[in-house]
Amino acid sequence: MSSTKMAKIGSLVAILLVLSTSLLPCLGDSDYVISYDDGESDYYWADFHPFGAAVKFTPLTLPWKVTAIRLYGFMIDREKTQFIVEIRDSDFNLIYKSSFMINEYFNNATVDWARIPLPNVTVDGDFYTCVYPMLEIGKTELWIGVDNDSSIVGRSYFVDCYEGKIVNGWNVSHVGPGNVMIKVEGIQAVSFTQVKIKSIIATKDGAGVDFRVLSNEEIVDVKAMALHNGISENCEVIQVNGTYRTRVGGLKPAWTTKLMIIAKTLNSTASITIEISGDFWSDYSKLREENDRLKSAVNNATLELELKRFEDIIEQKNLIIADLKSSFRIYEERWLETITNAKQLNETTKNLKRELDDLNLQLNVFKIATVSFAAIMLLLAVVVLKRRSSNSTRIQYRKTVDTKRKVKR
Ligand SMILES: [Ca+2]
Repeated sequence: MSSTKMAKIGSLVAILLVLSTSLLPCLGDSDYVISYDDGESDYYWADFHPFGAAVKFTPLTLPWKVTAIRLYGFMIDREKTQFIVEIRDSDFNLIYKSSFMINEYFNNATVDWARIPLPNVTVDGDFYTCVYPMLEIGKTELWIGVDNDSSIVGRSYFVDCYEGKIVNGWNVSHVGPGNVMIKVEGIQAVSFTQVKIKSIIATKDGAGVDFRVLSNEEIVDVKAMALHNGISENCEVIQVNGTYRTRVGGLKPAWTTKLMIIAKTLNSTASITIEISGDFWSDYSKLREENDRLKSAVNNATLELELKRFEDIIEQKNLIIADLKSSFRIYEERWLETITNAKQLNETTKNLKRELDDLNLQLNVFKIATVSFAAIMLLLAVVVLKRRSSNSTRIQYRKTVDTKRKVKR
Protein backbone atom coordinates (compact mmCIF):
# COMPACT_ATOMS: atom_id res chain seq x y z
CA MET A 1 0.00 0.00 0.00
CA SER A 2 1.43 3.35 -1.03
CA SER A 3 1.91 6.11 1.49
CA THR A 4 -0.56 8.37 -0.39
CA LYS A 5 -3.24 5.71 -0.30
CA MET A 6 -2.53 5.05 3.37
CA ALA A 7 -2.82 8.75 4.09
CA LYS A 8 -6.19 8.87 2.30
CA ILE A 9 -7.44 5.87 4.23
CA GLY A 10 -6.10 7.46 7.38
CA SER A 11 -7.97 10.71 6.63
CA LEU A 12 -11.16 8.81 5.91
CA VAL A 13 -10.84 6.87 9.14
CA ALA A 14 -10.11 10.08 10.98
CA ILE A 15 -13.30 11.66 9.56
CA LEU A 16 -15.25 8.53 10.51
CA LEU A 17 -13.74 8.69 13.98
CA VAL A 18 -14.71 12.32 14.40
CA LEU A 19 -18.22 11.42 13.24
CA SER A 20 -18.32 8.45 15.58
CA THR A 21 -17.68 10.69 18.58
CA SER A 22 -19.35 13.89 17.50
CA LEU A 23 -22.58 12.26 16.35
CA LEU A 24 -22.87 10.75 19.84
CA PRO A 25 -23.99 7.22 19.00
CA CYS A 26 -26.95 6.57 21.18
CA LEU A 27 -27.60 3.30 23.01
CA GLY A 28 -31.06 2.37 24.12
CA ASP A 29 -32.78 5.34 25.66
CA SER A 30 -29.93 7.61 26.41
CA ASP A 31 -26.46 6.05 26.87
CA TYR A 32 -23.70 7.04 24.47
CA VAL A 33 -20.57 5.27 23.35
CA ILE A 34 -17.25 7.08 23.20
CA SER A 35 -14.51 5.39 21.18
CA TYR A 36 -11.35 6.39 19.39
CA ASP A 37 -10.47 3.30 17.31
CA ASP A 38 -11.67 2.12 13.94
CA GLY A 39 -13.41 -0.95 15.35
CA GLU A 40 -10.97 -3.41 13.72
CA SER A 41 -7.94 -4.72 15.53
CA ASP A 42 -4.56 -4.86 13.90
CA TYR A 43 -2.81 -6.76 16.66
CA TYR A 44 -3.44 -8.06 20.16
CA TRP A 45 -1.62 -7.30 23.33
CA ALA A 46 -1.33 -8.77 26.85
CA ASP A 47 1.11 -8.29 29.68
CA PHE A 48 1.93 -9.42 33.17
CA HIS A 49 0.93 -7.69 36.39
CA PRO A 50 1.19 -4.77 37.06
CA PHE A 51 1.15 -3.48 33.48
CA GLY A 52 -1.98 -2.50 31.60
CA ALA A 53 -3.43 -0.48 28.75
CA ALA A 54 -5.37 2.74 29.23
CA VAL A 55 -7.44 5.05 27.02
CA LYS A 56 -8.10 8.66 27.94
CA PHE A 57 -11.72 9.73 27.34
CA THR A 58 -13.28 13.16 27.14
CA PRO A 59 -16.93 13.11 28.28
CA LEU A 60 -19.54 14.74 26.05
CA THR A 61 -20.94 16.78 28.95
CA LEU A 62 -20.16 17.14 32.61
CA PRO A 63 -20.69 15.62 35.04
CA TRP A 64 -20.67 12.30 33.24
CA LYS A 65 -21.40 8.84 34.46
CA VAL A 66 -19.67 5.83 32.96
CA THR A 67 -22.15 3.00 32.86
CA ALA A 68 -20.08 0.31 31.10
CA ILE A 69 -16.88 -0.31 29.20
CA ARG A 70 -16.46 -2.29 26.02
CA LEU A 71 -13.32 -4.24 25.43
CA TYR A 72 -12.28 -5.82 22.16
CA GLY A 73 -10.21 -9.01 22.41
CA PHE A 74 -10.25 -12.72 23.04
CA MET A 75 -9.24 -15.24 25.67
CA ILE A 76 -7.31 -18.47 25.72
CA ASP A 77 -9.22 -20.53 28.24
CA ARG A 78 -7.21 -22.32 30.92
CA GLU A 79 -7.50 -22.11 34.69
CA LYS A 80 -10.01 -19.39 35.53
CA THR A 81 -8.59 -16.05 36.50
CA GLN A 82 -9.42 -12.37 36.59
CA PHE A 83 -8.52 -9.11 34.92
CA ILE A 84 -8.70 -5.65 36.47
CA VAL A 85 -10.57 -2.56 35.28
CA GLU A 86 -9.90 0.89 36.66
CA ILE A 87 -11.37 4.34 36.08
CA ARG A 88 -9.00 7.17 36.90
CA ASP A 89 -9.55 10.91 36.84
CA SER A 90 -7.66 13.41 34.69
CA ASP A 91 -4.79 13.42 37.21
CA PHE A 92 -4.72 9.63 37.12
CA ASN A 93 -6.17 9.37 40.60
CA LEU A 94 -8.06 6.16 41.06
CA ILE A 95 -11.81 6.58 41.24
CA TYR A 96 -12.96 3.05 40.51
CA LYS A 97 -11.30 -0.36 40.57
CA SER A 98 -12.72 -3.82 40.23
CA SER A 99 -11.75 -7.24 38.95
CA PHE A 100 -13.77 -9.46 36.64
CA MET A 101 -13.58 -13.14 35.62
CA ILE A 102 -12.22 -13.33 32.06
CA ASN A 103 -14.37 -16.31 31.08
CA GLU A 104 -17.56 -14.47 32.04
CA TYR A 105 -17.00 -11.87 29.32
CA PHE A 106 -15.14 -13.69 26.54
CA ASN A 107 -15.43 -16.96 24.68
CA ASN A 108 -12.40 -19.18 24.13
CA ALA A 109 -10.35 -18.12 21.12
CA THR A 110 -13.17 -15.91 19.85
CA VAL A 111 -12.49 -12.26 19.05
CA ASP A 112 -15.35 -9.99 20.04
CA TRP A 113 -16.43 -6.94 21.98
CA ALA A 114 -17.16 -7.70 25.62
CA ARG A 115 -19.43 -5.38 27.55
CA ILE A 116 -18.57 -4.90 31.23
CA PRO A 117 -21.20 -2.90 33.19
CA LEU A 118 -19.87 -0.46 35.78
CA PRO A 119 -21.79 1.00 38.73
CA ASN A 120 -22.38 4.49 37.25
CA VAL A 121 -18.92 5.85 37.91
CA THR A 122 -19.27 9.65 37.95
CA VAL A 123 -16.50 11.79 36.52
CA ASP A 124 -16.18 15.54 36.22
CA GLY A 125 -13.57 15.82 33.50
CA ASP A 126 -11.35 13.73 31.23
CA PHE A 127 -10.85 10.25 32.59
CA TYR A 128 -8.83 7.13 31.91
CA THR A 129 -10.16 3.61 31.54
CA CYS A 130 -7.42 1.08 32.33
CA VAL A 131 -7.47 -2.65 31.69
CA TYR A 132 -4.87 -5.02 33.21
CA PRO A 133 -4.82 -8.51 31.58
CA MET A 134 -2.86 -9.99 34.56
CA LEU A 135 -1.16 -12.54 32.34
CA GLU A 136 -0.09 -15.60 34.31
CA ILE A 137 1.48 -18.81 33.08
CA GLY A 138 -1.02 -21.68 33.02
CA LYS A 139 -4.04 -19.45 33.60
CA THR A 140 -6.65 -18.06 31.26
CA GLU A 141 -5.17 -15.34 29.09
CA LEU A 142 -6.85 -12.12 28.00
CA TRP A 143 -5.58 -10.46 24.82
CA ILE A 144 -6.71 -6.92 23.99
CA GLY A 145 -7.14 -5.66 20.43
CA VAL A 146 -5.16 -2.64 19.24
CA ASP A 147 -5.94 -0.58 16.16
CA ASN A 148 -2.95 0.97 14.49
CA ASP A 149 -3.95 1.32 10.87
CA SER A 150 -6.23 4.30 11.47
CA SER A 151 -5.48 7.71 12.80
CA ILE A 152 -3.49 7.40 16.01
CA VAL A 153 -5.33 9.73 18.33
CA GLY A 154 -2.72 9.61 21.06
CA ARG A 155 -5.17 8.64 23.76
CA SER A 156 -3.72 5.23 24.56
CA TYR A 157 -1.17 4.69 27.31
CA PHE A 158 0.97 2.00 28.88
CA VAL A 159 0.24 2.06 32.61
CA ASP A 160 1.31 0.49 35.88
CA CYS A 161 -1.36 -0.31 38.50
CA TYR A 162 1.23 -1.10 41.15
CA GLU A 163 2.68 2.40 40.98
CA GLY A 164 -0.65 3.90 39.86
CA LYS A 165 0.96 5.86 37.05
CA ILE A 166 1.26 6.25 33.30
CA VAL A 167 4.50 4.64 32.18
CA ASN A 168 4.37 6.27 28.74
CA GLY A 169 2.22 6.81 25.67
CA TRP A 170 1.18 3.66 23.83
CA ASN A 171 4.13 2.74 21.63
CA VAL A 172 4.68 -0.99 21.56
CA SER A 173 8.25 -1.60 20.47
CA HIS A 174 7.73 -3.66 17.31
CA VAL A 175 4.54 -2.00 15.99
CA GLY A 176 4.67 1.56 17.30
CA PRO A 177 1.74 3.69 18.52
CA GLY A 178 -1.89 2.54 18.32
CA ASN A 179 -5.40 2.93 19.68
CA VAL A 180 -6.14 0.39 22.38
CA MET A 181 -9.65 -0.91 21.65
CA ILE A 182 -11.53 0.15 24.75
CA LYS A 183 -14.83 2.08 24.50
CA VAL A 184 -17.00 3.50 27.20
CA GLU A 185 -20.74 3.82 27.53
CA GLY A 186 -22.09 6.71 29.51
CA ILE A 187 -24.50 9.57 29.92
CA GLN A 188 -24.68 12.95 31.53
CA ALA A 189 -24.98 12.42 35.26
CA VAL A 190 -28.25 13.65 36.70
CA SER A 191 -27.09 13.06 40.21
CA PHE A 192 -24.21 14.75 41.83
CA THR A 193 -22.07 12.79 44.26
CA GLN A 194 -18.74 13.85 45.60
CA VAL A 195 -16.37 12.61 48.28
CA LYS A 196 -14.65 15.37 50.24
CA ILE A 197 -11.77 14.67 52.60
CA LYS A 198 -12.10 16.58 55.87
CA SER A 199 -8.97 15.53 57.72
CA ILE A 200 -6.18 13.00 57.86
CA ILE A 201 -4.81 12.32 61.31
CA ALA A 202 -1.67 10.28 61.76
CA THR A 203 -1.67 7.94 64.71
CA LYS A 204 0.82 5.48 66.11
CA ASP A 205 -0.80 2.65 64.18
CA GLY A 206 -1.74 4.35 60.94
CA ALA A 207 -3.83 7.18 59.60
CA GLY A 208 -7.39 8.14 60.45
CA VAL A 209 -9.29 9.75 57.61
CA ASP A 210 -12.51 11.74 58.02
CA PHE A 211 -14.56 12.51 54.93
CA ARG A 212 -17.99 13.61 53.79
CA VAL A 213 -20.11 12.43 50.91
CA LEU A 214 -22.12 15.12 49.13
CA SER A 215 -24.96 14.01 46.92
CA ASN A 216 -28.41 15.04 45.78
CA GLU A 217 -29.46 11.42 46.13
CA GLU A 218 -29.64 8.92 48.92
CA ILE A 219 -26.24 7.39 49.61
CA VAL A 220 -26.58 3.63 49.52
CA ASP A 221 -23.02 2.47 50.09
CA VAL A 222 -19.71 3.91 51.26
CA LYS A 223 -16.57 1.83 51.15
CA ALA A 224 -12.88 2.45 51.72
CA MET A 225 -10.01 0.41 50.42
CA ALA A 226 -6.30 0.65 51.19
CA LEU A 227 -3.97 -0.18 48.34
CA HIS A 228 -0.35 -0.88 49.03
CA ASN A 229 2.24 -3.00 47.30
CA GLY A 230 -0.40 -4.04 44.78
CA ILE A 231 -2.58 -5.51 47.53
CA SER A 232 -5.97 -4.04 48.34
CA GLU A 233 -7.52 -4.29 51.76
CA ASN A 234 -10.98 -3.18 52.86
CA CYS A 235 -11.04 -0.58 55.62
CA GLU A 236 -13.95 -0.29 58.01
CA VAL A 237 -16.04 2.86 57.52
CA ILE A 238 -18.11 4.25 60.36
CA GLN A 239 -20.42 7.26 60.36
CA VAL A 240 -20.30 9.84 63.13
CA ASN A 241 -22.70 12.80 62.94
CA GLY A 242 -22.83 12.92 59.15
CA THR A 243 -19.07 12.45 58.79
CA TYR A 244 -17.56 9.19 57.66
CA ARG A 245 -14.43 7.87 59.27
CA THR A 246 -12.00 5.18 58.23
CA ARG A 247 -8.56 4.08 59.28
CA VAL A 248 -5.56 2.88 57.32
CA GLY A 249 -3.36 0.69 59.49
CA GLY A 250 -0.02 -0.98 59.05
CA LEU A 251 1.74 2.04 57.61
CA LYS A 252 5.48 1.81 57.22
CA PRO A 253 7.81 4.74 56.55
CA ALA A 254 8.99 3.28 53.26
CA TRP A 255 5.52 2.47 51.98
CA THR A 256 3.17 4.43 49.84
CA THR A 257 -0.37 3.52 50.74
CA LYS A 258 -3.32 4.76 48.75
CA LEU A 259 -6.75 5.01 50.22
CA MET A 260 -9.67 4.80 47.81
CA ILE A 261 -13.05 5.89 49.10
CA ILE A 262 -16.09 4.93 47.07
CA ALA A 263 -19.57 6.31 47.61
CA LYS A 264 -22.60 4.99 45.75
CA THR A 265 -26.08 6.31 45.22
CA LEU A 266 -28.72 4.62 43.11
CA ASN A 267 -27.56 6.45 39.99
CA SER A 268 -23.94 7.32 40.61
CA THR A 269 -20.67 6.18 42.03
CA ALA A 270 -18.16 8.73 43.18
CA SER A 271 -14.76 8.05 44.57
CA ILE A 272 -11.55 9.68 45.58
CA THR A 273 -8.06 8.35 46.09
CA ILE A 274 -5.58 9.87 48.47
CA GLU A 275 -1.99 8.94 48.88
CA ILE A 276 -0.58 8.41 52.33
CA SER A 277 3.05 8.24 51.42
CA GLY A 278 6.26 7.50 53.22
CA ASP A 279 6.82 11.26 53.38
CA PHE A 280 3.60 11.67 55.28
CA TRP A 281 4.60 8.85 57.60
CA SER A 282 8.17 10.14 57.91
CA ASP A 283 6.88 13.62 58.67
CA TYR A 284 4.52 12.14 61.20
CA SER A 285 7.32 10.01 62.69
CA LYS A 286 9.57 13.06 62.93
CA LEU A 287 6.79 15.09 64.50
CA ARG A 288 6.05 12.25 66.85
CA GLU A 289 9.72 11.92 67.83
CA GLU A 290 9.87 15.68 68.36
CA ASN A 291 6.66 15.49 70.34
CA ASP A 292 8.06 12.64 72.44
CA ARG A 293 11.28 14.59 72.97
CA LEU A 294 9.37 17.71 74.00
CA LYS A 295 7.07 15.64 76.15
CA SER A 296 10.09 14.03 77.80
CA ALA A 297 11.70 17.45 78.25
CA VAL A 298 8.49 18.81 79.69
CA ASN A 299 8.21 15.74 81.91
CA ASN A 300 11.80 16.20 83.09
CA ALA A 301 11.17 19.88 83.68
CA THR A 302 7.97 18.95 85.45
CA LEU A 303 9.87 16.36 87.46
CA GLU A 304 12.48 18.95 88.38
CA LEU A 305 9.74 21.37 89.30
CA GLU A 306 8.03 18.63 91.26
CA LEU A 307 11.29 17.81 93.05
CA LYS A 308 11.84 21.48 93.79
CA ARG A 309 8.28 21.77 95.03
CA PHE A 310 8.75 18.63 97.09
CA GLU A 311 12.00 19.97 98.52
CA ASP A 312 10.26 23.24 99.34
CA ILE A 313 7.49 21.32 101.02
CA ILE A 314 10.04 19.24 102.96
CA GLU A 315 11.83 22.43 103.98
CA GLN A 316 8.56 23.96 105.05
CA LYS A 317 7.70 20.78 106.93
CA ASN A 318 11.13 20.80 108.56
CA LEU A 319 10.61 24.40 109.59
CA ILE A 320 7.21 23.52 110.95
CA ILE A 321 8.70 20.51 112.75
CA ALA A 322 11.47 22.73 114.18
CA ASP A 323 8.83 25.21 115.29
CA LEU A 324 6.81 22.40 116.77
CA LYS A 325 9.87 21.00 118.56
CA SER A 326 10.66 24.44 119.89
CA SER A 327 7.06 24.89 120.95
CA PHE A 328 7.14 21.43 122.45
CA ARG A 329 10.22 22.30 124.51
CA ILE A 330 8.53 25.45 125.72
CA TYR A 331 5.37 23.60 126.55
CA GLU A 332 7.40 20.80 128.11
CA GLU A 333 9.14 23.34 130.36
CA ARG A 334 5.82 24.94 131.12
CA TRP A 335 4.33 21.58 131.76
CA LEU A 336 7.17 20.63 134.13
CA GLU A 337 6.81 23.98 135.83
CA THR A 338 3.10 23.42 136.08
CA ILE A 339 3.70 19.94 137.48
CA THR A 340 6.09 21.40 140.03
CA ASN A 341 3.62 24.12 140.87
CA ALA A 342 0.90 21.53 141.11
CA LYS A 343 3.06 19.45 143.43
CA GLN A 344 3.78 22.51 145.52
CA LEU A 345 0.16 23.43 145.47
CA ASN A 346 -0.71 19.91 146.41
CA GLU A 347 1.73 20.06 149.29
CA THR A 348 0.36 23.42 150.33
CA THR A 349 -3.12 22.03 150.06
CA LYS A 350 -2.12 19.08 152.23
CA ASN A 351 -0.57 21.42 154.78
CA LEU A 352 -3.59 23.62 154.72
CA LYS A 353 -5.76 20.55 155.04
CA ARG A 354 -3.70 19.41 157.98
CA GLU A 355 -3.95 22.84 159.51
CA LEU A 356 -7.62 22.83 158.80
CA ASP A 357 -7.95 19.42 160.41
CA ASP A 358 -6.03 20.73 163.43
CA LEU A 359 -8.24 23.76 163.51
CA ASN A 360 -11.29 21.56 163.21
CA LEU A 361 -9.95 19.41 166.00
CA GLN A 362 -9.23 22.47 168.06
CA LEU A 363 -12.60 23.82 167.24
CA ASN A 364 -14.23 20.57 168.25
CA VAL A 365 -12.23 20.51 171.45
CA PHE A 366 -13.16 24.10 171.98
CA LYS A 367 -16.77 23.25 171.28
CA ILE A 368 -16.68 20.33 173.66
CA ALA A 369 -14.91 22.47 176.21
CA THR A 370 -17.40 25.23 175.69
CA VAL A 371 -20.32 22.86 175.95
CA SER A 372 -18.77 21.18 178.99
CA PHE A 373 -18.10 24.54 180.49
CA ALA A 374 -21.59 25.67 179.74
CA ALA A 375 -22.96 22.47 181.16
CA ILE A 376 -20.87 22.82 184.29
CA MET A 377 -21.86 26.43 184.57
CA LEU A 378 -25.46 25.49 184.10
CA LEU A 379 -25.11 22.80 186.64
CA LEU A 380 -23.48 25.19 189.03
CA ALA A 381 -26.19 27.68 188.35
CA VAL A 382 -28.81 25.08 189.05
CA VAL A 383 -27.04 24.06 192.20
CA VAL A 384 -26.72 27.65 193.25
CA LEU A 385 -30.30 28.35 192.47
CA LYS A 386 -31.38 25.27 194.27
CA ARG A 387 -29.39 26.29 197.30
CA ARG A 388 -30.79 29.78 197.21
CA SER A 389 -34.27 28.37 196.79
CA SER A 390 -33.76 26.03 199.69
CA ASN A 391 -32.40 28.79 201.83
CA SER A 392 -35.26 31.02 200.90
CA THR A 393 -37.75 28.29 201.75
CA ARG A 394 -36.10 27.72 205.03
CA ILE A 395 -36.08 31.44 205.70
CA GLN A 396 -39.71 31.59 204.67
CA TYR A 397 -40.51 28.61 206.71
CA ARG A 398 -38.73 30.20 209.74
CA LYS A 399 -40.55 33.40 209.11
CA THR A 400 -43.81 31.49 208.87
CA VAL A 401 -42.95 29.53 211.98
CA ASP A 402 -41.86 32.69 213.63
CA THR A 403 -45.06 34.39 212.58
CA LYS A 404 -47.14 31.48 213.83
CA ARG A 405 -45.24 31.52 217.00
CA LYS A 406 -45.87 35.22 217.32
CA VAL A 407 -49.50 34.66 216.65
CA LYS A 408 -49.68 31.90 219.14
CA ARG A 409 -48.08 34.09 221.57
CA1 LIG B 1 -7.80 -1.00 12.64
